[in-house]
Amino acid sequence: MRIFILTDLEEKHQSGFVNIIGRPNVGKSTLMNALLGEKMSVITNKPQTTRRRILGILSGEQFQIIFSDSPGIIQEPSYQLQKKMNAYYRSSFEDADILVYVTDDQEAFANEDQVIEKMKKYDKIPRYFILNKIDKLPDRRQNEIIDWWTSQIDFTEVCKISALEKKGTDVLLDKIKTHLPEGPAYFPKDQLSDMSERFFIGEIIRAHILELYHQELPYSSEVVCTEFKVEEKITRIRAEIYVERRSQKGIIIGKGGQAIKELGTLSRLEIEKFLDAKVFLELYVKVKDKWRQNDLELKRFGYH
Ligand SMILES: Nc1nc2c(ncn2[C@@H]2O[C@H](COP(=O)(O)OP(=O)(O)OP(=O)(O)O)[C@@H](O)[C@H]2O)c(=O)[nH]1
Ligand SMILES: [Mg+2]
Repeated sequence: MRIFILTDLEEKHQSGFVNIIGRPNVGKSTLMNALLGEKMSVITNKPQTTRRRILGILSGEQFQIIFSDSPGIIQEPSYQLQKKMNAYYRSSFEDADILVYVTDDQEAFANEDQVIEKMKKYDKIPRYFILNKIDKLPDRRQNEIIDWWTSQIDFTEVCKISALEKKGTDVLLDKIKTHLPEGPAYFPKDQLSDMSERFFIGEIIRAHILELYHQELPYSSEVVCTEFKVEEKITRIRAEIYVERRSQKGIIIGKGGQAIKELGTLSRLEIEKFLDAKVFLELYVKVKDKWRQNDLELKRFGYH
């Protein structure tokens, strides 16, 4: 009898989707990376950095947590790409075992009706409220934000964290484990994401475009890694940067190729860290007229 109970306990395995949602720039990707202990989703100080759903998988002997990072909610999408981004956000509700709503101090309490309505519909699953960036928020303001949100929705858990400084993230992870449903692993235990190395290489370059260039240009750019060849001493990578207009191509390249050289160097250094290998990186810039408006082009870029 005793042996039977022990065997039974040993076999208990938990797994589930923990879907992180919230407005742009609140720190969703920073939080997912902190929970995973890996630099996976790209982070910049600009809103709308994440454009798709990216799964980050954390496995232990008795559990598998599949975190889902998603684009921030765009209140008034103005082109097709933004509509796709909002569709990724909406799909995050549908397969969640735990919903994690993240916010910071930005535009708090304004135009939140839609998300509140949607969250209320998902009252059968655990819903977490996460106030992020507490490292720069005075206590009084923290309480004000939490009081307002908890008066709107009956959250299962309320956490104050700093994803950047990894404060409160271990406690959050422990709470998640208590709400994880019983079930088998969805992915092999050594798999870290549903996305390929090529995808993350494209993302690293795109994040540097977001940081180095200004105004609309980063938002009009997409990066595709078209070649990835591991050789004995070096990994050869070719990536194509797509922009919407010829003038934007000129800006990406810069005077005498200065700008693209800087982009190439910064990207290569980060890709070398990511792959733990020496890299030879070639960048090409191409123009694809109004690709953000074009369903077929978006599909080709993998926005499904
Ligand atoms: N001070 C502070 N800054 C943070 C914290 N977490 C994230 N940030 C910063 O907030 C900015 C946005 O972080 P992201 O993780 O890219 O935010 P996101 O919600 O994924 O943004 P989108 O992908 O654009 O929707 C970056 O500059 C981060 O460094 C935090 O706990 N404290
Ligand atoms: Mg993000």
